[in-house]
Amino acid sequence: MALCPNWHENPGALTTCRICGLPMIDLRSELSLLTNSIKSRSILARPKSWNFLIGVGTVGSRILMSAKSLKIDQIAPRLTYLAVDTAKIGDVSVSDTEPLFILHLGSGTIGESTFCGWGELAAEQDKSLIPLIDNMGLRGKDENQSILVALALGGGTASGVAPVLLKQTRLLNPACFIFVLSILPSADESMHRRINAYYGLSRLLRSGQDPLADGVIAVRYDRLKKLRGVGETGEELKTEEMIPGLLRLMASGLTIPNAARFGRLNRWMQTQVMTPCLALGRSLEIFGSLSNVLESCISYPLCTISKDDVVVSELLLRIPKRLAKYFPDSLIADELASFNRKHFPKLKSTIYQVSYTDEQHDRLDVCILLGGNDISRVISDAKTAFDEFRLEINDSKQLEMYGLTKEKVSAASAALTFSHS
Ligand SMILES: Nc1nc2c(ncn2[C@@H]2O[C@H](COP(=O)(O)OP(=O)(O)O)[C@@H](O)[C@H]2O)c(=O)[nH]1
Ligand SMILES: [Mg+2]
Repeated sequence: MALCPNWHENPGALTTCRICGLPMIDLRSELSLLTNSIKSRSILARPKSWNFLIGVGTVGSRILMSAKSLKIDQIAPRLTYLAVDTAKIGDVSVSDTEPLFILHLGSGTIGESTFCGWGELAAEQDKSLIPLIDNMGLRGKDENQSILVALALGGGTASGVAPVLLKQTRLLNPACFIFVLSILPSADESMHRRINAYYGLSRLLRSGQDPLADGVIAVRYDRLKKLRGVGETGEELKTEEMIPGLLRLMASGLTIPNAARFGRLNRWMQTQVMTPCLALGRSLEIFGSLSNVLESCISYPLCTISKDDVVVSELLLRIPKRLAKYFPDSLIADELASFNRKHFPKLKSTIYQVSYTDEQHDRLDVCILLGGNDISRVISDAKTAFDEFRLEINDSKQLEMYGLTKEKVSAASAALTFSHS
């Protein structure tokens, strides 16, 4: 039996009521209309967050989990975490109250995505990704929302999924600031990895429209492995501990309430790709001054950049509160200015952000982000790989094996040619 709006009982097959003639109620389609209308009204979703920390792929999710243990939420207020991968994300303990989302694309059954095209398709075809992003609390045309993403662009998951995900965040809030901490493959990594990195970067920097990312902080994996740093108790940091340390510094400047200063500068100067120079745990007693710590930073950039290319320098500085009196704004500004004069002849703009720790040691954490308008050096290995791929594999059937199309490949080439021309 079925009911009409006047509660008359009718046989199920009828479309109109045999007593009053009104159309019968199809409960299933009415319910789906209702749920669709609720889903599309993001005002009913989670309360608005200020900051989002997103890890994509195996390495990205791992970075996210270590960032959680560094308590980044104390630096970036009202923080929501999201980890996305095609494989299951292991070893996660989550409390009910924690604002942490974990999404296994294709319910974690897809496994490793070795190629960017497959990662992209996995993201586009997953039924939960876009609704989850829609309901995370991003909305409005609001500069008071910032997204920090961590990933390794050599991975097929990260390079394919992150652009799809970030495109949706831009749609929801076109004014939000997006910064991507990205591990780039070493020169000796496989063609696959370098092609992924090129494709992913091209999607993040988009040609002919506003870039998805306001800053891609690019770290070459081979350089990262050789970097040395010191932790809070004086112990030497392992490679895996350097990246959360960098992310913690980034969180001080590139999240709300400070993200707009950095994001607007990058947009204005068109320096969307930044090379970080990192010095973690430099003892003031040993180094003597901020200038000396800045010098130790610049001796080892984490990506390939020439000092002549640098037009923007952005300093992120973390000092123990008890030493704050030795670092007045005037001193930081002066030392940064003379450092800039010494190293970057074409510099046009500089900016800094200081954060404080309660620790009792005398160690400074410093990161200088260097940006130029020419990204050809940063992408040169990846570009060589992509150009070769484009020449060798240009028939649609072959491209399908990689999850790509001719149009996608041409668009990727055009995007990065545009960026560094
Ligand atoms: N930071 C870090 N990067 C790594 C490590 N191992 C590999 N990588 C980089 O990560 C890339 C692979 O990224 P991954 O997250 O595994 O790929 P995805 O899961 O498909 O997104 C490689 O191209 C390397 O450049 C590691 O142990 N730590
Ligand atoms: Mg993976």
